[in-house]
Amino acid sequence: MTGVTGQDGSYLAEFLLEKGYEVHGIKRRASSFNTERIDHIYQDPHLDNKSFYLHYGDLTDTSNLTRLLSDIRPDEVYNLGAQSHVAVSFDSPEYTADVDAIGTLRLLEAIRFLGLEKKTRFYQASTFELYGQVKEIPQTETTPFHPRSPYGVAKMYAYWMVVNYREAYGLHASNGILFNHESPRRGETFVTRKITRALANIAQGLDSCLYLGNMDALRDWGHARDYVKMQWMMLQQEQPEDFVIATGKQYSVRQFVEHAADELGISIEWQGTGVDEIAVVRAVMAEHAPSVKVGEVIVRVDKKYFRPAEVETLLGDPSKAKKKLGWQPETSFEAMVQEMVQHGLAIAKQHALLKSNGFDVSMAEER
Ligand code: NDP
Ligand code: GDR
Repeated sequence: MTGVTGQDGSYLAEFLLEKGYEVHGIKRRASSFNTERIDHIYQDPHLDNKSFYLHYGDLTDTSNLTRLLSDIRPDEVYNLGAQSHVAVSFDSPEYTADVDAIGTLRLLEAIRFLGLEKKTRFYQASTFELYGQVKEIPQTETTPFHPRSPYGVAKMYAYWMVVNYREAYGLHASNGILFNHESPRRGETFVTRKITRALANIAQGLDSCLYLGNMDALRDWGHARDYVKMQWMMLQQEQPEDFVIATGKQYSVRQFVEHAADELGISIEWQGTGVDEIAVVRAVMAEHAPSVKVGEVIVRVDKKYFRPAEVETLLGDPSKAKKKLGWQPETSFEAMVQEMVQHGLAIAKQHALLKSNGFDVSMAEER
């Protein structure tokens, strides 16, 4: 599995270990620890009967990927690794293409080169970003693509390579066209985690205002735990196929903020429009948000978070996945927001305690 240290990789590794799999994850070398999401499933390398292995590797390194595949000879490969931030892909388009597009080709080609086409099944983490400027609502497996970011374009190359290796070499390779999926393990710079973390910090007096970009963007948000199950289900089919994985329900960034604030006992009122839009506190339950005052502005818009090209509206139709694989998302939008806010609050409370005892708590800037 590539991307084992990421949100999905951590949930998928847990899921596969529970199923009795031997799991090999590729992690990047970093100057500080980057295994926080998988530390709880880490196994001491000195143990006998290990089932979870970590290997250093990188999607930009052909020889490394080929050697690992040759040593492990896996039954299933899950390619979850990516430069996965859409806004960052505008700043680093070439790197994004190298990892997300050519990285996928490197893995597919290694499977072919090693003669593993009949043994190894391949899952590709494709994305709704392929649809970009949407041509129909809701989006299905047959909706035409029109990506709107270097990330989307790179993922589109990977998508078609997967289809091509399936058709040309008979590889059991499938694309999961996944809509946004979130969790307490979501990267801190994606909007849902940014919102839940910042509002929890504001509630605890660690921060005063949350700055966001496009409040009108509409997304189909599900829970990562539900979506990794579907990734595994796709590889258990007899024939490889591509599937849309989504909830079929849509919310705006603004609505996400409202739900998260509600969960913290903060009722907000929107004032102004466009870049002047703000959220003002209308009422607050002091026991949940002791530092927040009525009339305070806790959300503002900052132009720097707008993207050069935006995907405004996304709504997936997961009918094929439901019908063919019997998949159902189990976590509701409300339950997911609640889980993320409560996680953010638990951390904010720890930080507030540290701060009140004289320790400095740094708040990194977020995109
Ligand atoms: P994350 O950003 O949380 O994780 C990305 C993973 O890729 C991390 O493990 C990261 O390692 C690794 N990675 C980054 N660059 C490289 C590289 N050069 N070589 C090897 N590994 C690398 O993403 P998610 O878990 O949320 O998403 C998983 C996959 O699904 C991604 O491919 C993403 O593009 C795709 N996707 C995600 C959606 C979502 O809503 N979450 C929706 C649709 C698709 P490190 O920890 O060292 O940074
Ligand atoms: P997205 O996720 O671009 O959909 O890609 P993100 O959470 O970054 O943005 C969702 C929407 O919120 C708007 N937005 C903001 N986004 C961020 N990050 N920060 C802000 O301050 C902010 N304000 C508003 C964005 O403009 C956007 O419309 C994610 C990634 O996981 C991809 O890897 C994956 O392919 C897709 O989901 C499916």
